[in-house]
Amino acid sequence: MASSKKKPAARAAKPSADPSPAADGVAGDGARSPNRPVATSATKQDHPVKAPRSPQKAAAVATAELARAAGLVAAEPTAPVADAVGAGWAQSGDRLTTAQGMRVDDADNSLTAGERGPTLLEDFHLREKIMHFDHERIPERVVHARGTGAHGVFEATGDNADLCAAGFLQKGTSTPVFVRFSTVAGSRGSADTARDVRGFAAKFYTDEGNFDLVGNNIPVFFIQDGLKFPDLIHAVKPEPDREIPQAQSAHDTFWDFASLQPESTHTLMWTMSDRAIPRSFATMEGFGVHTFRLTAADGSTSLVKWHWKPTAGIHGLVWEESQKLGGIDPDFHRRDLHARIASGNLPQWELAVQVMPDTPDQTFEGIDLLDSTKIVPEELCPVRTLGVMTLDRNPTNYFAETEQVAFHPGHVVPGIGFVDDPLLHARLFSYLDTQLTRLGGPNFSQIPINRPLAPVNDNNRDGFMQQAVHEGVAAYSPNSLGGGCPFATPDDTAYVHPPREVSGPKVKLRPASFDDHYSQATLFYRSLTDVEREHIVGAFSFELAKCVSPGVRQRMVANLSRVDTDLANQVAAHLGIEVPDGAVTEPQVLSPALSMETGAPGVVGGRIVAVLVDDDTPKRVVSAWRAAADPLGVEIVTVGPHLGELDAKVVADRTIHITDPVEYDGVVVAVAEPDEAMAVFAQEAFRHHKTIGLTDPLVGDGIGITLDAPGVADSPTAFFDALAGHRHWDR
Ligand code: HDE
Repeated sequence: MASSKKKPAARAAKPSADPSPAADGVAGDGARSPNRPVATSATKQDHPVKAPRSPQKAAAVATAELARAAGLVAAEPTAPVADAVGAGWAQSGDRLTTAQGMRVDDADNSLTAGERGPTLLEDFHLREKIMHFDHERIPERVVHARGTGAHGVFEATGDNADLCAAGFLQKGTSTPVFVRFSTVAGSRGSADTARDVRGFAAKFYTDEGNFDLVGNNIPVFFIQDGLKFPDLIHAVKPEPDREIPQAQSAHDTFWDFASLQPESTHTLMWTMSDRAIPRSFATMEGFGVHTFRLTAADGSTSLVKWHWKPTAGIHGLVWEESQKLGGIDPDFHRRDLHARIASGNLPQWELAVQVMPDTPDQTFEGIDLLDSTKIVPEELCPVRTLGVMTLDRNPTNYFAETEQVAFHPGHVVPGIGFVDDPLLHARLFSYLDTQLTRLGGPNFSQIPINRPLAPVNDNNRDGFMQQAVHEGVAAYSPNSLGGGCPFATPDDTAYVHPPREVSGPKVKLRPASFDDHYSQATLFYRSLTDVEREHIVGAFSFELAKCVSPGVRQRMVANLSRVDTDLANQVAAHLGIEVPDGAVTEPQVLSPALSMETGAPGVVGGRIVAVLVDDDTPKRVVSAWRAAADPLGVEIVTVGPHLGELDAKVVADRTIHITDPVEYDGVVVAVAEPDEAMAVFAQEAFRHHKTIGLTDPLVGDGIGITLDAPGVADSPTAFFDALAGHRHWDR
């Protein structure tokens, strides 16, 4: 881009002797004041290069026309066009310009008629800047508006060739990914920790095209048929008259719908569990929810359910923490994801599948694989690991990447296909359609974050915000003028829809195999630990008590009586209502894999511990805890009476006044005489079942936290061992 073109004379005559924006130490500030330089650009820009006129113009045109018509020669883009489509066209150079690339001489004052006079419409820079600003916001996602993303890499570690032909799943292949986590109900500015399903959408930039695995952190969904999705979302979103409440299901319209839609019962059990208030995105499982069909190179097919298994374990917040965090740090999960990646505690998941035979009835052990309100218990069909995904790079620009990324379950690659799940089929329509409104047209796949790494040659043309300068005339197929290019690939490198019989009349009817709405809800509830069940009782009681309609509460409790009598009784007792007798289908076998507590607790790297310090805390004590924490990847934050250095040289990172125990996974009391604020801090962490460290066990006596309680330790080694367990529910 740089050229040696001379500055125009007028610009050279400006009063600023040194055009560098940093000349007076006020870098980038282009204010016109006697002490500040005028903003001028030091980066020289190319001018459009005019093609020289050919002396034999007519002959040359004729030759070129013939060649063009024959599709032999692609027109060379002219210099400005080439620059515009090249890398680095957006906001390069160190000088302020207009959107047209013209240097701006004054960044602070509008053009006025006299110093105190009216602003003039002639000020094209003002109008262009305000016009752009007025349109900076794009419509937020109609669902999953609140989200956070990260780049990473997926590596296939398993011998997967027998299962799927997709290149990115072949052992040893590494594929770049971009993942976006989200809540569903809240708007873009809502709090991260609201009780909600979390979206877990991954885009694999494979050599064969982009594959999007657009899943959730809960393996089932509220509805069986996509036709009901707008109803579900209208019910859960803020009520339309007052637009409250934000980002929560604890209100009448949601429970009105849910209580009338018994197929949602199973998913409600999950959303009322601690799965819906994750500690971190890194501590969530992910699920593809629907069944998918995989095809191997030999043409054999299997039905699969996708799973993401986190190496950091599956951990939740406690409800009080989630509510407090909504105010104390609404960006808790976003901050956590960013910090884990920045500190090298990289979030990681195994990608796994449950593999089931592709039978004509698409059922497995009596479970209808087309019904997205059902799981297949891992005890019936174990998961098989295909590879590992590591998130290793934070986005550079939230809007460009995380906001503009566009996922679509229909973005698949050869080897991955669909089953006839009516929920999935509605999704296959919806995700393309929604981008037209959200990203302003059909060219969203040209936005950098959405561009495939695989070459694209789609014959698509034009449309809003077209970024490409397409060449040639034959944007159709078949053609001869383009030499027949691009042509279809009738071999196994292209996508083939596996042929399947379709029969039966067109009907608006649910199959009878979709009718059982309660047995898996019971299976889920019964498979959990006592603490997990208590939390579910608490969550239903909270949500339904927030509803003002007695009919809604009564109907929902009646549904719960079909899940578990004890659950319904406890919730009803909180609500002060009677429970009808519901027939419960007793599960034949339980599924411990459904519990968050039965699996490995996972790596502790990325967790964060507060050390309470004061003027008397010896520096060597804090150093010892830090030395033990560092190799584990645990972050230590010192919390003191004020910021900065304390009397004994310990530096306080945060003051007790601006932080709260809900922000930490564990707390170390390193003060001899905790004041009230510090005592309450430690006691709250203790009440939330977190690991507590006492540098002097006697201090614990004064605040009611004694070493004999589970998860209380007086040495760094014992503390970090206990931290691995995350929560100590047994105290
Ligand atoms: Fe979505 N969903 N969804 N969904 N969904 C969207 O697409 C939709 C469903 C999921 O980070 C939207 O680009 C319908 C199930 C995630 O950008 C929209 C139905 C599952 C994300 C849409 C469902 C999901 C979305 C909104 C029922 C788990 C966020 C903006 C038929 C398997 C992706 C957008 C991101 C987003 C429609 C049900 C997951 C409107 C119609 C089931 C993770 O297209």
